[in-house]
Amino acid sequence: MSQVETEFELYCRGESGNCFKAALMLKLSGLEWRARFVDFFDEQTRGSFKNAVSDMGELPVLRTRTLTVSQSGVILTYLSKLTGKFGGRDDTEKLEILRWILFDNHRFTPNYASLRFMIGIRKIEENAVTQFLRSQTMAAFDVVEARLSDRPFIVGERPTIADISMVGYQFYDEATGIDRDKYPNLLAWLDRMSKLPGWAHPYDLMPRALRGTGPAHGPDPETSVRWP
Ligand SMILES: N[C@@H](CCC(=O)N[C@@H](CS)C(=O)NCC(=O)O)C(=O)O
Repeated sequence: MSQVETEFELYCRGESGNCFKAALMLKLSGLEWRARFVDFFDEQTRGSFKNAVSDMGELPVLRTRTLTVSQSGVILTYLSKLTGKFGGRDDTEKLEILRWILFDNHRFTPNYASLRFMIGIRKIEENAVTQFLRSQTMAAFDVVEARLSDRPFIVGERPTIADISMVGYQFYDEATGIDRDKYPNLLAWLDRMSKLPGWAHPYDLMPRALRGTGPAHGPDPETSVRWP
């Protein structure tokens, strides 16, 4: 714990929208934090990270001087409670936020993230798995499109950690084979989110391993704080 120099340290990589959820929350909340780059494309690093930092072997992990937390939904909830920002104002809103974070974690994010990884990053050929992931993603997009038909943000009139969770993978440009112009409410929501004071693109907040792909901006992993 003593090696944590800033109050908040986020173990992350730029390619990860799950990490972006936590990074965006830290940024929008105006907290002082630093990214600690973990190269999860390297199998050995992944293995030793699981042994040393997180029993679940997943990014993101947030470390403070007293606490180590994984699971983006838990990190968002923790930071929201700590700062009093982007949370629910009453039990109904709190439960609604939890409902959408769970939906995000089992349906909205994983299918889309896996599709982007296979098609946009690994550039594998279209196959039965990518087709399945795309159909699942589009079904989840339909749910969100309908939800946003009569409100600007997922819970209502103001952004919450449900929105911060759900936009995790939405600002990446890598190909997925999904035409997002078919989801105008979703696009308008992303536009609103990107106009929140302090918003930044994931590649500007976190170092990424694959700097050859996508726009060439953001911190260089070679000169960033790294794990181990
Ligand atoms: N539900 C988790 C999902 C985290 C997750 O899937 N993280 C990926 C990186 S984006 C990971 O660490 N995968 C394990 C691996 O690549 O071995 C969360 O929201 O934090």
